Amino acid sequence: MLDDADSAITRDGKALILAYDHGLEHGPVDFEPVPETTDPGVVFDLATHDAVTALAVGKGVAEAHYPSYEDDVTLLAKLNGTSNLWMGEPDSAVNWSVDYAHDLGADAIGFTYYGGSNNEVEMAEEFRDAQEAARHRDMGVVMWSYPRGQGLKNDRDPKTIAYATRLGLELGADIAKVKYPGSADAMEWACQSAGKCKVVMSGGSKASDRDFLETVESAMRAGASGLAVGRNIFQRENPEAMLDGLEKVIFEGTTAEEALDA
Ligand code: FBP
Repeated sequence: MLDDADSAITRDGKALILAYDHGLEHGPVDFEPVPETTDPGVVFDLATHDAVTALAVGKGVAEAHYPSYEDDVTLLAKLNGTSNLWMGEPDSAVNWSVDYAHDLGADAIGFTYYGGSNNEVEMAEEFRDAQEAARHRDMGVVMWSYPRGQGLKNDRDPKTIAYATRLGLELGADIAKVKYPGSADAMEWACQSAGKCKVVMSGGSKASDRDFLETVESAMRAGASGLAVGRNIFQRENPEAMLDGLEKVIFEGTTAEEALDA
């Protein structure tokens, strides 16, 4: 497991992962609200904010941009990903190896795992290989734990999210990133189910400043260790202000109200 004291992707045991793999997962449509964010350099600049503990990107974006930011940004290599054009049962192609990511300077890997998909067995085997390779290189392991597939009706049901965090623990992730299950009680159950595996909340589609900060506050009070967020940062006109607010709520333990008033 990651040691809080010397983890490259946490600060005081907490994480704020800026996710920018949307160009692959959703397509450029996610950049339309703030068209400048089509340029990965704009998001790398955001990742130099003190609040950001790691930036999660895919291979091509990392190759093209990380060398210019290696002193200022902690790289989390999002190893697998599949486009929205894929219409099959949920699956995610492994697009780069742990060794390649390590050589590029990554401190951690990110891996999407679709528990419940008909492809779960193959994905678990791919995760095993990546997780063990990361351990050999002292890299952190973050699981995007997203149960989905034909048999799953509600991917935010409290039972499903508690199962998702538990899968992170069982399969050897340091951090499980899950969707917010809708209430503090459900989030608390999810965090307890994860044992020593930390839980971070996934950002989701853009919400108002107040709603978003209140949900993050609720997740933190329920035992979460932070946030992994994309659209709720890079789709804002003033993303730095939201990062300032998140720094307060996640690392300083303030309320959303206090963060909004600052
Ligand atoms: P957001 O904060 O924008 O929701 O990003 C989190 C994330 O997991 C991204 O890393 C990923 O691209 C996207 O959500 C996948 O979302 P989904 O599979 O639910 O469409």
